[in-house]
Amino acid sequence: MQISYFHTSECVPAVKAAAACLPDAAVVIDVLRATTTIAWSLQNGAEAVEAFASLDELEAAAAAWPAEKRLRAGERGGQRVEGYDLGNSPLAVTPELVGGKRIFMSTTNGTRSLAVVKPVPLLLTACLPNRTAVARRLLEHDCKRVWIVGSGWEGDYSLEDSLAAGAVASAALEMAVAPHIGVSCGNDEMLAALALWQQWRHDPETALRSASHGQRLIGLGNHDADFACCAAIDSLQMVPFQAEPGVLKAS
Ligand code: 3SL
Repeated sequence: MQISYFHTSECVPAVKAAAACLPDAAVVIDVLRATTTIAWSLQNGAEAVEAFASLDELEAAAAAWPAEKRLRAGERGGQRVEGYDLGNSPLAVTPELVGGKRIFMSTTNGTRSLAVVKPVPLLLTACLPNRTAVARRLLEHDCKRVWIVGSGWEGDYSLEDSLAAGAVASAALEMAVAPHIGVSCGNDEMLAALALWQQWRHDPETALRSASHGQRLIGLGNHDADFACCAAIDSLQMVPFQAEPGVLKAS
């Protein structure tokens, strides 16, 4: 299994133009906080999370869904979109609130990354809480080529997504012990992410707080519980997967 890492959606090779070159699997990461919130929403009983790059698309799809079975989650600039049921905190998606509901979600960067790899046959989302579960799933599927796609911030690199990319790849390397399974890095970005994980693996929360988006969230108010939740390595076994285009379900 060869794993490549792309820092943001903008770095991903044009998948529509190169359908024949698609990888077997893509793993989208937005540690702070979209993919952590997606994982916890599904863990807590949401029927699905449907992701949209734009709020207009979200509004149109949500309007066609029964009102009592939907929640709208919108985040821009780290804050909840006015009038929406939810922002983007993994702590807000409690079982009482999300159980049985479809969450229509759009965030600044994370849902844009999901949109660019929609055509990939196996699409998973990862965060630090489920990084080993995701790596195990990739190995179980015997994937040959995997793209990990970070979300960054408005086209720029983000420390926390690279950290988690390294965390997923490191778990895959540790589990690939049988002689017929080989895990290798497909680009320099993946090698660098592994090095980053080595640096911070014993204290990921400090990395998240030090990152520019961590600093942005701190500037917006107290996000201590969000940081702790987003940094809780291997606290979830659940792996969100794309069940139909744009729709993530629990597995
Ligand atoms: O960029 C994103 O998609 C969000 O996850 C950002 S935030 O953590 O909700 O501020």
